[in-house]
Amino acid sequence: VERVFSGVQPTGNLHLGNYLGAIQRFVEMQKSHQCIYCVVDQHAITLWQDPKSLASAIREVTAAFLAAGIDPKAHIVFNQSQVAEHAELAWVFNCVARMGWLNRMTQFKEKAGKDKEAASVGLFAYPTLMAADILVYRATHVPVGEDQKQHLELARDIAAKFNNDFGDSIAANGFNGGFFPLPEPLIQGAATRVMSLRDGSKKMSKSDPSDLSRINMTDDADTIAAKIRKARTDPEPLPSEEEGLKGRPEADNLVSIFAALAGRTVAEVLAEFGGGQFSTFKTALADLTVAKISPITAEMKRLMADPGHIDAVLAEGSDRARAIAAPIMASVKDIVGFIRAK
Ligand code: AQP
Repeated sequence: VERVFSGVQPTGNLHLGNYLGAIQRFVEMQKSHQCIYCVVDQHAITLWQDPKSLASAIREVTAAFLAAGIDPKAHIVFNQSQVAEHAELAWVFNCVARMGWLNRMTQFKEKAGKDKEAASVGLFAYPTLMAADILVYRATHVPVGEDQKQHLELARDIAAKFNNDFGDSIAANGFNGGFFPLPEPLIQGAATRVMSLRDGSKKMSKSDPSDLSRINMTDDADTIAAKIRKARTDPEPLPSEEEGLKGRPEADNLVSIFAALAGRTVAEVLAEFGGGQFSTFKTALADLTVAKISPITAEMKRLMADPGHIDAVLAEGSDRARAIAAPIMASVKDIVGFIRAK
């Protein structure tokens, strides 16, 4: 079976980039695949999180999943720390992956900052846990934003090395053609890399200190409109052809956001707004963003008012996730040569 897995970190400030690059895609994938969507709280603590804020951020991401249209009955929605098999498989993968592979990860370099010695071991090992998240379900497809491409390639390398290192044991345990699939990244659509509204060379990010750089999923209509009005642009009018967006990252970003929200191509958006002033386009973009995001924000608020319900959704999802992960982890133990109670 084709199985989809993806996750979002509960680190606060869930934004339009997370929605367009990930959550909106998660919703679409439900039509064609069995989907497992995870609030990756163990990833979140690779950077220190205030315990009270963490719990509320976990509920907020869950609420965003549900409000955006993910069906937790037909698919699975849960938080990572409730399914111990993720961390268990990550340990095995820590022993399969090579230091040199992890040393090449650009996200570690960015997030660790200048003082690499002071970064947590968890931040360095982040990609092996991510590989475990996906492969503990033997998932085949992973919808993510462009920034996660390198981690996905590493997950494929880990799966291939495990299949190779334990080839004989995998066959002896009755699995033909390798144990883990090589998971495929699904990086598609107009907004796989949404950029900061203040700086077209930086991605829109939860951790950007400037709130004006991003549209938060919890922003109200006035705030959204104000942020788009203030978004950085250049003095030229919008081009009529895609070619004309080259070298104009801020214009490119706003047009891509419009296209992704409208379900149209960049060319179609430029056919309508090309040649016109930014102010006209920005008004249309603000209206569209509010129309798409505000109903989700309102539903998130409604769901957040009942944390007991959200916690119950996560508990039930975790039980169903564990039911898939446990037998896969048991086979991994057999393959590696561990003894387990049968
Ligand atoms: N700017 C973005 N454009 C498109 N997709 C994005 N994603 C993140 N930023 C953008 C995608 O959202 C999913 C969840 O991401 P995450 O929670 O793992 O956070 P992240 O990738 O570390 O990026 P954030 O949200 O901006 O957080 P910080 O500030 O901590 O780096 C992923 O599929 C990701 O690709």
